[in-house]
Amino acid sequence: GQSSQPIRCKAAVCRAAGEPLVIEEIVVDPPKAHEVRIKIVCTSLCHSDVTFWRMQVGLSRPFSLCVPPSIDRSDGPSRPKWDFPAVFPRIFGHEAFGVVESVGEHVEDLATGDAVVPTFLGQCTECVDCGSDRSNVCSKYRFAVRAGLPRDVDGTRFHDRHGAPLSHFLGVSSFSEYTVVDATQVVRVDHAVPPASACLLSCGATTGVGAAWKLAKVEPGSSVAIFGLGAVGLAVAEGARICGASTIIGYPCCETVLNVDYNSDHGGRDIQYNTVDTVGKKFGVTHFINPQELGEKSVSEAIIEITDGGADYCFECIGLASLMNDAFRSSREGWGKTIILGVEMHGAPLSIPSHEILHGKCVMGSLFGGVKPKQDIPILAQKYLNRELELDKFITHEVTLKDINTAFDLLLQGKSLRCTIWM
Ligand code: CXF
Ligand code: ZN
Repeated sequence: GQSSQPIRCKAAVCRAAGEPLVIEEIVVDPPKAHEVRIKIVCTSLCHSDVTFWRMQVGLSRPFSLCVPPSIDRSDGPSRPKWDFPAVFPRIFGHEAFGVVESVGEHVEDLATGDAVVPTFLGQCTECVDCGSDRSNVCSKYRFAVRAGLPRDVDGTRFHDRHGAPLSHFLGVSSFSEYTVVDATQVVRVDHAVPPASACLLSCGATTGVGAAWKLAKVEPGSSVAIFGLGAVGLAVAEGARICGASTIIGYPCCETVLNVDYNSDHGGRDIQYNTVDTVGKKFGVTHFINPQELGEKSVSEAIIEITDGGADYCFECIGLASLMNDAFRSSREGWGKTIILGVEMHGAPLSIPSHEILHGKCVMGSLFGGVKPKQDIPILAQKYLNRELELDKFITHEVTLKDINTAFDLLLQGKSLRCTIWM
């Protein structure tokens, strides 16, 4: 039902860039029209939280995704200067599962008690893009990294105990016992899906699985190469496995993602998947490329050798222009597709040899793996319930909200894939 009362609760507040989060008592306003207030059951840390947690005003970041308050990029060619707003203090978190506590006016598809996952991407279901199978980016409420909500871009529903506003993050802000999210960014899921598993469908796992399933449309028997084996990269492997790929090559090329060891007798590390053997068996990766053992060979040469000509599908899951290039070079002439999922961390452009495009290769990218949240997440939830899609193997750790900084440490040290944070 509708509610008009603010709620006092606990949240992990980020007071300044790069600082540990602080557990504070905050006030969460009731949902306004078209909004939903959610009682968060659990949340998890995605690398994008870390990216924007680190972000300091004036330093080089993926600025092109950020929109200063009140200024819409769709205004035309005379774009505003990237005068990045001070977005601290802020409540991070965007991968979560919860239960609807109350709904604002005009919310028709959600009700109190619904089990839901919030998503950073909205689906209004009415615009041209939402009505087309060719797009998953709602054009009515365009995605941008901003301080407020899609219909109230400067607004916030959070205040600290002194009444000072706390910014939203990706319209979700799930590191709080309660949050307010636009109804276009809330997806109902089957109550049968356990909270920690449903939570994974909210961002990382869906992005990777979706990229293989919806965007690349990987066919049985095909070859897939994955650049970067964090949660998104391994979710691509999971999607490729479900689609029946027969060769899945993993290139764990970045120290900020899961530390895998090539020496399988290495022990004593505080993680479950510390060897290529365990990762291979758990996630269906059939070949690994050890960056340390490449010698004179490039990663692309190694992949071309394994696949006898180049992989059918190459996925970039880190956000580095040079790696996007490696992925492109590793794809097969004639039909190779390179799929970009990483957000380029220096804002660098991608340059590719144009004549190779003439030879039939293509590059594509997407937000959220091409998944339409309200349409496709319930399908993934059903695949999970049918035991077709495996999600639980992505959960390597769990903590309670008071220990949320441990989740940051684990991710930064490459020790975790997903750490469930219980409210
Ligand atoms: C990202 C995608 C690009 C902008 C920030 C959020 N997705 C999820 O983590
Ligand atoms: Zn995310």
